[in-house]
Parts: sequence; structure tokens; C-alpha cells
Amino acid sequence: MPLPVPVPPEGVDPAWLPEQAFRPLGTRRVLIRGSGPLVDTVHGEVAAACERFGGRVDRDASPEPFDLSLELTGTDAAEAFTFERGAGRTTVTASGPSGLLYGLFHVVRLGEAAFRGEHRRERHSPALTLRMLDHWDNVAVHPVMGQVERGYAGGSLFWADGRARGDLERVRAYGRLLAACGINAVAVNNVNVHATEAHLLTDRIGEVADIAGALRPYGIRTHLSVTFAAPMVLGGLATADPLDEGVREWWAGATAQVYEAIPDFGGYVVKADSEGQPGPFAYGRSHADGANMLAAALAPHGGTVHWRAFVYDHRQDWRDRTTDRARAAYDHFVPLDGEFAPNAVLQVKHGPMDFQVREPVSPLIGAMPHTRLAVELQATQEYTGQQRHVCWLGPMWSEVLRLRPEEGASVGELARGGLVAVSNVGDDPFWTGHPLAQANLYTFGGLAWSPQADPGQLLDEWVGLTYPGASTGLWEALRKVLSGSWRTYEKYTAPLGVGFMVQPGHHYGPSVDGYEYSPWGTYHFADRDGVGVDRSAATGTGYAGQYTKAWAEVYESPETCPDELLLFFHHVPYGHELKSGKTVIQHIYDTHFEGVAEVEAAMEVWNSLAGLVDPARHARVAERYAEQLRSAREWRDQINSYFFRKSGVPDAAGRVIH
Ligand code: GCW
Repeated sequence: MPLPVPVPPEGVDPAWLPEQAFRPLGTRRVLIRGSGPLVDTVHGEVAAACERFGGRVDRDASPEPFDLSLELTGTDAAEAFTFERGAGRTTVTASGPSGLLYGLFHVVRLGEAAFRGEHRRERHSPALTLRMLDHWDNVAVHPVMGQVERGYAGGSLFWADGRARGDLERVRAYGRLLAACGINAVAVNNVNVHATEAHLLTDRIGEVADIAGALRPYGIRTHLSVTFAAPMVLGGLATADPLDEGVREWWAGATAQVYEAIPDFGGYVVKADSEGQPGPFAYGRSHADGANMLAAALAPHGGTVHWRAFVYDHRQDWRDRTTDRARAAYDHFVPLDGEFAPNAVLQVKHGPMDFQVREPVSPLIGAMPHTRLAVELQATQEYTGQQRHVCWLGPMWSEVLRLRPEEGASVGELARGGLVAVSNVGDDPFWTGHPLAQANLYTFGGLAWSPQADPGQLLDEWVGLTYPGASTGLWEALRKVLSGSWRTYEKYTAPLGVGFMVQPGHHYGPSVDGYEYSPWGTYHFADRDGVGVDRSAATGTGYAGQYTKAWAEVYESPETCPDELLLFFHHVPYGHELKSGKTVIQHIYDTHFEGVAEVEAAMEVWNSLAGLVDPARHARVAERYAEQLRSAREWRDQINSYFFRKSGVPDAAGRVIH
């Protein structure tokens, strides 16, 4: 039986699955072979398209010749599919049901091209088996963080009025969008697990099961963030010590019940001993002890624990120059390499600090050969414009994933435990607040499927699907506003990798010294002579020495350190000459003026598209551009004035600095 295609409520943007994207498929005669729930999903998709566009679909046998066959040849867990075309017929085969689903969306992506000419048989297979979105959604609205922590797209998709939504049609539609870009796992609640959300693990697991049920037809497994203190706060035990027998039994029992409710449950996500969350340190145990206890509870059921490596001292003394937050993850976890259970995955933020617009790759990645690592990216734009600014992160993520921390292996290859992104989605009609931020979600899916993929090509795919039939002019305009937007954002915010300079707490907009004398370990050390953090091994915090030899050497000296990371690794005088030939101070002035000019130009391009894109989308983006421009000017003027006042060095071009 075909499963009906989910219909999101009236007014919800179709994102990259507008009906028109299904026209090429929907005008064909299609044969589907195989059985099972995911085949029913595929059947429902094809049936809906054919009904709309006049095609025809048959299951298992067709009385007539057909244009496309979608064939399930087995029942394994493989997500791969093959695609080929010959003798006027397109064929997709898969040995596992989710492969067939991905094969279907491949056909949709190709559009008419899937039905033209000849194609040699190609096999498509995801490079990473776990491609996951972590939602930082709370069930109860948090007094400071709101419902979605660092969320810029409205409330939660999953939770409303203090419980799981009764109507999960939109969650089904979300699962469909995710499957169409290759994502196969979702964690449905915040890693900061507050009192209400702790109960999702036990007495409220039924609500999680409902959500899992809505996501399952599109091949998405559900994961849950849990509190390490659960045995105490939920089980009434006196301890959460991971080596305590009673604690271990409690987790085994709770986990068995989770699997009763959700047989294909993916596993737990844990933030422990981090920013106030409980963890094994309270009992003198290691993070391997903590993770392995949960891994043991999950192992009999085939689940995985995602243990986050974001562990650092968030109460440090800014006067103390020996503590360097950037070092923390490596210092905590590298000594534990080899101790983690096979179903424990260490989830590492891609940079050593916290999702800044520019950071080096975390030195932890590559330094734990005997541990399964997942790399965590942030699609939600906490530090990159909060979905009020256009900032397409594809090029940044791609740089990270292609970098080779060691001879022979890229970050994408070292992420054997998967690629994870903090979701940028909420219940906003455009899903992501800023309609152009949908491109980040789509690109993430593509990079998780294939970390070596060209992000520009993924952007083109996104444009092709989201704006079916786009003219060359529209296509080029969209490319223009998106492709350079990350570098533009970098230009008008914190310079040369130094990071932060944001307003404390909510992290939107400039405040150069906002975190300078705070306990958070995020400093720039600007004085009248220079700026930057000395993280060299010779004279600084030693962070540069955490890298493998080749990279340690590159970062150790200001002469070899790439310009864009110079202030992350070194404290240099304002007159220091960059590889570009400019001084640091002149670079700061120039990039800040350029960044704002680039926003002005992009805004003009967007305004010229009125009438060419859907009016609601156009209006939403135009409104956000006005705010982006206001904010970019504020950034420019605060940063330029700050450094002019500190250094006393005038702008060589004599522009207005306040
Ligand atoms: O980026 C920081 C955020 C916190 C977040 C934390 C984390 C969920 O400011 O809001 O908490 O990282 O990744 O755990």
C-alpha cells in the first residue's frame, strides 16, 4: 500500500521539495518492485507525483512498458543504490529499503536528466553511516534560552504546549525533507537536559516514540539527549557513579524500556561535565567510564552513545594566562584513546572553541586512532548571524572536511562515527527563519553523504530543487548572494580568526570586549600595541603543539601560520605584515569596509529579484537583509573604532572611523 505523502500545514514553505520538482517523475510510467514500509513510502511519493502530473505507477508487475523502475533486491541495512539508463529505461536498484528511498530522491534531483540519453550504471553510497541532526529543543520553554536553545526559527517542531505535538504531520514532512538530502538520524531534544526533559527517557518515552513513528517512514532513526544524573533525578538512587552496580542496572533497565517503546531507537546523546551538566568527574571517574556505562546499556539493543567532547572550564579566571580553553578537549580525551567501547562515539566540535566563523580544525580529530569520532558542525547560526544574516556555511564545512590532519586521512574520513549538525530548524513557516538558511541544511546533508563533495555543486542542487525552472539569471543571482556570504560575514566580524567579540549571552551583534574579562576563556588580548592569542608552543599556551608535526610547525610561527588564523595562534603588533602584504590594522579596516559593501551589493541583487521569486520568500529575505545591513555597519564601526582608538593608527585610505 502506498503511504500518503505528508502535507505540511497551509503556508509552510515547500523548501527543496516543491511539487514542481516532481514533474519529470510524475509524467512517467513507473514500476516499483519490493515490499516493506520504506517501499510503501517510495510508492506513495511516486503515486502522488503521477496523480498530479498524469503518469502511472505499478507495483511489482506492469502491463505496459515503463520508463523507470525502482527495485528493492534485498532486505539489508545498506543505504546504497545504483542508477542506470539504457534502452529508453531508467533503473534504480537497492539491496536495502533506505537505499531505494535515496535512489528515488536521486531521480527527483536529476529531474528530466534522469530520463534522457544513456547513463552507465553508477553506485551511490554514503561515505558516513550516521548523518545526524541534533535539535537543541526544550519541551518546556526555558526562562533564558527559550524553547529552542540557540534557535532562530521559532519554536520547536516536535514539542508544543509542554508535550509532543499531537499533530505530527509537519514532523513527517520534515523527515521527508531530511531524507531528500540524505540525513538519517535526529536527536529530538537539547543536550542541556533540564528537569522536564529528563523525563523523556522514562515516563515520557511514549512521546518520543510518537515522534520516532513520524520520522521512521523516511528512514530516520530517533536519538535522545539524556542527563548523566538520570539514575538520581529519575530513579531515586543516591548516586550516578558509572561504576556503581545499581546505577548500571538502572541504565540497563531504563534502556530496555526505551527499546520496548522504540525498537529502532538510535541511542543517547550526552553532554557531561560541561557548562554545568552533571558527569562522571563528580565520582572521580573518567569520561570513558561514563560513556562505556551507557554503551553497555545500549549494546544489547544495537544502540550507540554519542558522548560529546565539549568539556572545558567555563569558570576560568581571565587573569590566568596558563589556562587555554582551546586545549581542553584534547587534554581531556586523548589520554582515553582506546578505552571507549565500540558503540561509544566521541562527538567533537569541528573547532577547538565554539563554532566561530573561523577556527582551526580541532586537534582532537586524528589524535584518537582507536576511538570512533563524530564531527559536530553547527547549522544553527549562533555565531554566524543567527539566521538574520545570509551566511552559507558550505565552503567552511567543506574546508574542514577536506583538511588532512595527518598524512593520508581527511577530517571527513576520520569522522568514522558520523557527521552531526546542530539543527537550524524550527516551526517557522520557512523552516529555518531565513529562507536562504535552508541551503545550509541541504548542504549539510550532502556533505554528510559525501564529505568530499563540492559544496558549490550542492548549492546548485539546492537551487535546482528549490526554484524549479529557475532562469539562468535567477540561478546566477542566488549563487551570487549565497556563495561568498560566509567570507563576507567573516570580513565584517571578528578578524583573522580571533573569534567572539559578540554581545555576551545571546551572542548577536558586536561587543569587542564583551567576553574579554569573563570566565568563559574567550579572549583577544588587544592592547595599544597588538592583538591575538599566543598559542604557540615556544612562548604561548602550547596549543599549537597539540597538532601533528606538520600542522604544529605551520601554526607555530606567525611566518607560516595562514593569515585567516593568525590571531587565533599569535599575538602580533598592529604593524605586523600579513602574507597579503597588508598590515594587520589595515587588513582590519579594509575587510570591515569591504564586508559592508558586499552586503549592500548582495541586498541589491536580492531586491532585483522581486517578481522572480515567490513573494513571501522575497519579502522575508528582503526584511532580513535590512537587518543584516544595519548589523554589519554596526560591526564595522565598532571594530574599526575600537582598533583605531587602541592603536592610534589611521586608515591609509582615510575613510570615516568614529
Ligand atoms: O555554543 C555553545 C552554546 C550553548 C550550547 C553549547 C554546547 C547547548 O552557546 O548554548 O549548549 O555550546 O554545544 O553544548
